[in-house]
Amino acid sequence: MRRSEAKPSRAAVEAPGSGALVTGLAAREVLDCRGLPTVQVDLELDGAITGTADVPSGRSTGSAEATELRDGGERFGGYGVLGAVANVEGELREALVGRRLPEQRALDAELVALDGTERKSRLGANAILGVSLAAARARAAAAGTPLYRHLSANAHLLPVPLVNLINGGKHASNDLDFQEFIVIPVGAGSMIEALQISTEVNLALAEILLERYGKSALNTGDEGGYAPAISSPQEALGLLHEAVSAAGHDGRFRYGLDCAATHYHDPRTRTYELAGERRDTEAMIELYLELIRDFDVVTIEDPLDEEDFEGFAELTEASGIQIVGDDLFVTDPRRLRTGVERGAANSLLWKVNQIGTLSEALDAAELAHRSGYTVVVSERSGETEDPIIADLAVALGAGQIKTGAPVRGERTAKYNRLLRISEELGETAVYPGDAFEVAVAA
Ligand code: 2PG
Ligand code: MG
Repeated sequence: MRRSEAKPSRAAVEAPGSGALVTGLAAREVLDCRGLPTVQVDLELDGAITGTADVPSGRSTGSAEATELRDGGERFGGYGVLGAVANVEGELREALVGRRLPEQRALDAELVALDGTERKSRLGANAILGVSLAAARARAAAAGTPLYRHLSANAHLLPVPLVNLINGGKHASNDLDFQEFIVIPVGAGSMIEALQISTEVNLALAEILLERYGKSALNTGDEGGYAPAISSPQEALGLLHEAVSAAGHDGRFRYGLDCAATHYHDPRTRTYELAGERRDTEAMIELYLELIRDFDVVTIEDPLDEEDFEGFAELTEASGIQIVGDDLFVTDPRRLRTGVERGAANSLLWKVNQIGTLSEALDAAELAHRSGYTVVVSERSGETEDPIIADLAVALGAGQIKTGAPVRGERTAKYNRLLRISEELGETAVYPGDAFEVAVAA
């Protein structure tokens, strides 16, 4: 369904009894893990229950993402979000306070219509998403259910974590062009075991790095993974294999990459500058096929430029592994539909703030699953300690989550929330392990 078709009628929005009364809407600047401001929203129902949500922020962003409103000027180096905060406390408060809270879909459609622009550039996707997520939280709290259960009566599938242990690209100050080198604990039997063995590998990796490259190799990148001064992707993948072996977990891990290739693609020559060498699309595809063969790589995100649907299709066909579209799809059902039509990728990286409302992101996930694409729920590199994506991953039954290294509060908040959810689910919880590439049929 196109976004314009999703608009509710005024009557549907105002339907009596459709929700509790919105009695407050507030927003403020809080700091994300890079120390930059982001939007936090409180939505209050019936003067009693408050849903709060923080909006994350990317650094290696896709050009088709919804607009994050930043103030510019001198304050916070231009990164202030007082404009977005003012939009929540002004226009959006005006529109919502004193009314019954519409159902999520009606609310989100109304927010989109109020903004009125293609990419939410008037009110800011950061203002809109804050309200959308805070409303979901408030509604779940009013119903007395955890968010994952509120969104899905059948939620039971825990996500296998794609654990990013070596950082490069825009997330680190080293010469690795690929952004994320990932280990996947498919051989664990539970969430806690997945985190245990991933941490053991991370500890072993630290020892190897220290011994081989010295202390500075233990500096970390934006997502908490090590950022050694190396440039070869083969060397980085080799280090992950060595660490898995040294930790005694041979055979229990598989491997993944987020290449974030848009960010070193030169659109004029249609080439990529990788580890000091220039490669065209065919040479990149050759390289990926080699890495898949030599390093047990089972998932590759953004292997090519964000507009190269054709190249994505070619690699998807040739590789037979999970090819994930992040900058390619930007969680936008419209771009995903183009991808499905062209056979580009077979997996959607799912980030709510790329599109800017929960409902539109849910539409993208639904389209992915219906099209036989997998869904990888993902954090942004700029996160707060808000763990909402843990609930969303379980609600979607995505089977996969990417939320950085198992260190630093903004990352462990998500892992720790998954541990609590797994405890709450008890016997009904399923950790999919090797079957992590779940594509839920409609
Ligand atoms: C990515 C993300 C998260 P950023 O590219 O997948 O890992 O990075 O949030 O900087 O876009
Ligand atoms: Mg990415």
